[in-house]
Amino acid sequence: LDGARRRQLSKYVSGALRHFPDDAGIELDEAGWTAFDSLRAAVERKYDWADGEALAGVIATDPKGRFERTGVSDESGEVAADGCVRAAYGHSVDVTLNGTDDPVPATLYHGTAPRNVASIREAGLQPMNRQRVHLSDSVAAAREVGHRHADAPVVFIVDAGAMQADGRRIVKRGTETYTTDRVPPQYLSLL
Ligand code: HQG
Repeated sequence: LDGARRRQLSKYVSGALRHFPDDAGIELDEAGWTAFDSLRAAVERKYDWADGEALAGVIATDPKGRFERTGVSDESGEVAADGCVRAAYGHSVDVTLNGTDDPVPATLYHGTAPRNVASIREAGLQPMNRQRVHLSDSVAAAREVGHRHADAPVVFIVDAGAMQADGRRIVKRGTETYTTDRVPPQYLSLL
């Protein structure tokens, strides 16, 4: 699979697992899981060049850990019949993902467009169209996230340590993404 097709497949699978499972013809359980085989059928319907191997590759090698998969045996790579896949974060559809035990850094970051700053200072970070607010573990990663919204993004520093001390749950999902319900303004400062 060339890079362009990998990206295309990754985007479609992200969309299907996060936002439009019905349109893709897959069914998510309450924790966001769907059968690998039904997702494979969905991508085969969508792209005549896509198959299970391409899908498995995209899932296994995603640099941000966007996807989680069960039922893959480590040794042979053979897939159990009940193998399932889900998006690790980013959902707009209502799912409840389990927490992880991964430690949470005392400081996290959120990149956004300058036009959102006043409203964020006023109302804090809200999930907007998603189920959770998404935070980054580095300024560089936050800038990249913000770049999706503006050419010259701004970065908020999030006092994750204080949030947790106040009983606000923050969970690591994927390799560099942390999610939380919302971030009130007192935990935010501009970089
Ligand atoms: C903004 C990508 C005004 C918020 C990324 C953001 C992430 C407010 C936008 C994941 C606001 C929502 C999610 C308020 C929040 N007033 N604007 N009170 N509160 N906003 O795309 O965090 O590559 O839903 O700042 O890496 O940009 O797809 O959220 O600009 O992890 O895997 O509302 O998506 O991951 O935008 O990105 P989004 P996000 P993937």
